[in-house]
Amino acid sequence: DLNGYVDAKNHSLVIGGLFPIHSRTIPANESILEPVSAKCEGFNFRGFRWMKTMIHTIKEINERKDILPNITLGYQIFDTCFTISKSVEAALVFLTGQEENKPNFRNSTGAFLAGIIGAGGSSLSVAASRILGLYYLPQVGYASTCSILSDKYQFPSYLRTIASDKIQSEAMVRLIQHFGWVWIGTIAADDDYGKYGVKLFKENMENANLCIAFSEIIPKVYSYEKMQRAVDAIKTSTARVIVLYASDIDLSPFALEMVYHNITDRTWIASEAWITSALIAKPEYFPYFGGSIGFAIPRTDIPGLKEFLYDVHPSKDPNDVLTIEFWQTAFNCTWPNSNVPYNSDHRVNMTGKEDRLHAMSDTFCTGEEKLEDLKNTYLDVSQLRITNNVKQAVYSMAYALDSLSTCEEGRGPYVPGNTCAYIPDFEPWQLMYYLKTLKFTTHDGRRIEIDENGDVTGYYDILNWQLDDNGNIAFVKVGEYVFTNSMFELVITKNTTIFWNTESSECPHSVCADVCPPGTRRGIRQGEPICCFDCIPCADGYVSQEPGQRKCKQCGEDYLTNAQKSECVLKEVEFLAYDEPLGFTLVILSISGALAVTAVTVVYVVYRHTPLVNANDRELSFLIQVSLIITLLSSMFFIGKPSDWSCMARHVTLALGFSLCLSCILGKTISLFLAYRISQSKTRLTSMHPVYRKIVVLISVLVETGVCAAYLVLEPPRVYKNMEAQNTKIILECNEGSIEFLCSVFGINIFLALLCSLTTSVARQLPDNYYEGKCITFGMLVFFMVWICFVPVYLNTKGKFKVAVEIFAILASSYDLLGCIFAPKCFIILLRPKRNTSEIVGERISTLDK
Ligand code: TCR
Repeated sequence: DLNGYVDAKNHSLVIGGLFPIHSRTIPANESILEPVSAKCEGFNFRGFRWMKTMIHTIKEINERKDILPNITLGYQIFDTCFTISKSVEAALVFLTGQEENKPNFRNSTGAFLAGIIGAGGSSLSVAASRILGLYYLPQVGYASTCSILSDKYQFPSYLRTIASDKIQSEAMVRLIQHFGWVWIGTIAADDDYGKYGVKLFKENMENANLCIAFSEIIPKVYSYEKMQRAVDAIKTSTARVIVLYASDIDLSPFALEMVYHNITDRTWIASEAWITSALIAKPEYFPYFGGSIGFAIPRTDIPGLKEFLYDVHPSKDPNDVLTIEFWQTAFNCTWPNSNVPYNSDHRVNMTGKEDRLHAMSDTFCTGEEKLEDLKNTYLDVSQLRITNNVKQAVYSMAYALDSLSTCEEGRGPYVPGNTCAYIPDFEPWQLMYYLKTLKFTTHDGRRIEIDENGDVTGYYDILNWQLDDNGNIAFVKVGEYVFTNSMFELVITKNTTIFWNTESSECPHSVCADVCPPGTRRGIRQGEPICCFDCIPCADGYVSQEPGQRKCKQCGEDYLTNAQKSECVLKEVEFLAYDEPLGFTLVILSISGALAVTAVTVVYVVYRHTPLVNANDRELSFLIQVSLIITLLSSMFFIGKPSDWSCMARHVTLALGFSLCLSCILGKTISLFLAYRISQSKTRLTSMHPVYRKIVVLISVLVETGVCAAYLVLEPPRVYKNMEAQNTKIILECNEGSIEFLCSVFGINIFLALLCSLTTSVARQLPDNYYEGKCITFGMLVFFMVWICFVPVYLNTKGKFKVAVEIFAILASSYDLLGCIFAPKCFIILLRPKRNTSEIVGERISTLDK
């Protein structure tokens, strides 16, 4: 009970064919006890076109003089009804002849069978090939893409002119990566095509670290529960992008379901089987499936096919039931005097009710109907893709037969004896030999090379469903998946617009959880795919700068985190700057101090011959003035951003300045001390010679310089970033270098100051008219008080105020010495010049200088 076409008369050699001319079988009535071959329904115009193409190609080959010149090929084609049972039945018929169940390699036509073209769907090819493979009967598929068919252990005689889905599944993942989607649903037809396709796709997704949101199946035979499961998964999932691996025939009930549930706003990634199918690409489906992106094998034109397809009319052969059914279905009429049921269609619709259309149409076909008026897939030669594969499958068979027929005896491939095979009575496996290594160029210039797995290389066009001006669906090519430089490459054509079926018309966003913003990191959710995660804020001191970070990074020592934890910010650096009020004031104070000292020096120079200036060593006074300028100005080293050299400069200049100053004072006070002793004892004590005073100064300064030099060379002070004091700031300060050296440097000064105080406190009683002894004593007292107060205050202040305290102490002690030593004298010199005479300055004092 198989439908089909035979043309075997006058041909010694036929090629078998399996095509899905119907979409399904009608379930058998339970009352039937005897097993019968099922009836088919749902006329499939696309399958009918493929079948016609096979006949057309065989005609073409027969007309050609260059291929198989002396042999005309016949054909025997069966309708598989897109079911496994029918294709198995057909496979058996090919092998046995109609009523026999023992294979004899000769079929019912009596002619020799070279091989078989088909079947369409993978499951059918798999089923047929398991039987045909037993006898090594060559089988060339044109649409079965399932990856397991590459396995030559299971399917030794299966070859195909279409690429395996392995390539398509990889291409889909590349496409998904290209658009940045990570959370994808899959829907597969309940057959080898859908299941293996999705399996490979999932494996590739996993390798690319992308996630599958759900995986559902479209049932082959309508089942409310199964369909609902798939629909619910789509509805509830957040995945906006769904891969749909199914043949168009299996997909159509699912498409109706999408319409019924009004599921829009999804982007479908189409497998090759439905992306260009007229069954799905109907304008009424556009709101649901518009914007689909999918892979299609490149289209071609087949010369002469259009005319051949139009050459179809039921009146030519009253026994040609398929043509009659075609005519009836296409024109919606009943062909008179035929018992071919009109458009028999059995489908359980979504409400679960059967609506079987067995009725004859009221109108009779006249035979005058015009094919030109039909808008029908059968006649549409603008999208020849699988159709071209059918043609190439037939050609493969013909080229293999041609090679077989041109074999030269003794040079043949079969061992032993290098024999040849002969048409028509060769064994099937002998033809397999030629098919396995077949290479040829097609009518449109493409190379077909069948590899050791029986596969060909795949090239895909990437198509996008858009609406054209007439409201029809246009398959717009937006890119390619091509094999260049020994690897596949996904090319999305620049400046093509892709239609997206989303509310915003922008590329959809298919993620489980949004990328974590900067300042947070991805936290895994236990037991969920890696694409689903929570965003956890970074801990203190840690940041994540880029979005989508796995871990937060710790900031460096000098850094703080900002409030969002998205950036490390440099800690504020603190030091006493010139341009802040405090620093500025201190600078003013130190400069005006230095100016005051200079003024004193000017007075001293102008009045250098007066007794008061000359009293008690004029040179030492000048040196004191110089040293006071040094100490006053050394405070400038404490202001501004510390650097290594300013750290070294500050303590050393200060120490040297003070040691010069104090040693000079010491020189003076020793003189006073001696003078006092002379005045007390009335003995003949000689006063100190001025040179000795200078030697005292020289020695102290040299000692101090030596210690300072050692300090600088051995363990100099350096800049130090103090981070402990305050968490949010870095305090730039100078460390001490060596604490021992620092103590000795200033210890010398303290020692000098103590000596000064001692000598002068003894000599303060010395009567003179300008109280030099008393003034110095007072000055030294204040000096000590300043520095004694300094210590606790200094230890208790933090940050930049620490240096400010130090500068205060320096300035205060310098001003103190300036005020106590020079102010009274200047007062007398400038305002009471009368007292600046030898008599009044006093005999004894002046003798000190002798
Ligand atoms: N491979 C599918 C069947 C199929 C198909 C098609 C059916 C493909 N392309 C186009 C109809 C139209 C690809 C299979 O089952 O292997």
